[in-house]
Amino acid sequence: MSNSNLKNKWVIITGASSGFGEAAARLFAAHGARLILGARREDRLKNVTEACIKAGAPAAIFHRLDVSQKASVDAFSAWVAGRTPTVDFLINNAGGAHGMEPVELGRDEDWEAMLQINVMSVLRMCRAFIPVLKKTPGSMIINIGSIAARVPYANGAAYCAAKAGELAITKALRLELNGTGVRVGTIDPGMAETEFSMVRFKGDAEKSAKVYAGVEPLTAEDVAEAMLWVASRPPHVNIDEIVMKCTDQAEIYKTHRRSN
Ligand code: NDP
Ligand code: 8X3
Repeated sequence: MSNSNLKNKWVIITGASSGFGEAAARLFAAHGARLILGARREDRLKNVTEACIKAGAPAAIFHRLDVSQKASVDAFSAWVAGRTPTVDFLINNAGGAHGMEPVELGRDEDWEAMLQINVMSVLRMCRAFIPVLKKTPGSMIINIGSIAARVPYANGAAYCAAKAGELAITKALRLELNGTGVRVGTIDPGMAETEFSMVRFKGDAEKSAKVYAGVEPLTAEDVAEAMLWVASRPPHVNIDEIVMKCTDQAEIYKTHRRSN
């Protein structure tokens, strides 16, 4: 395929069992990258891994990963170390929202889950893999944030706070890694139709469908294309931040919806 320079690069993608992570795995595979995939649903990961091999990946392997658990991140990184001494890209994509209520009705378990999967996960994965990434100048950490990091919205306080945390971590890492040759950046999408809303609304398909009613949202493939572009820049180019939204979404609260 095209000259993305990803051939044989080792790429870790968290949350590769659906949505952006799955689409990125398939796309990077088609560009000849070697994939290391993590998520909790191993049956899904197995299917994605097989699809990656079919798409042209010289290697694609997976391991169960729960980014909310330190022990699971430690086990994952030890498993990776047994398979490759170097890693070129770490894509911290796993995450999401749990619930959508005003703060006065919020549940601790939802808040804790969101802070774990969107914030602690990025810290833990970076701590585990920065020493490995440092072995390969030009390597990169790509974090998946959200426009929620930039514009807080009602009933999304904990998710917005979590994604603002991810953005702060990305910016701090940019400073910490300066001079090491390790790049770091964030891709912050607006609404995209994946399993995101079904997870947020705990399987309520009606509520989930309403999010996208009358709009043409981003697709997982759109976001995967952005990841590919960021990863394909030459080592002296660091894409710090990308904010991307569907054309219908001018701002979190300003979305054009068609009536039919
Ligand atoms: P999906 O729900 O389709 O995918 C989320 C992925 O994260 C799944 O693969 C899931 O895997 C994984 N995940 C969730 N919790 C954990 C965990 N504890 N440990 C490991 N993996 C986990 O949603 P998206 O693809 O849309 O979301 C991907 C990222 O993009 C998230 O960080 C989300 O916040 C962000 N985002 C999404 C937007 C949207 O509108 N869709 C917009 C902006 C940002 P599994 O359940 O198998 O563990
Ligand atoms: C997901 C997009 O607008 O629901 O991060 O926060 S939004």
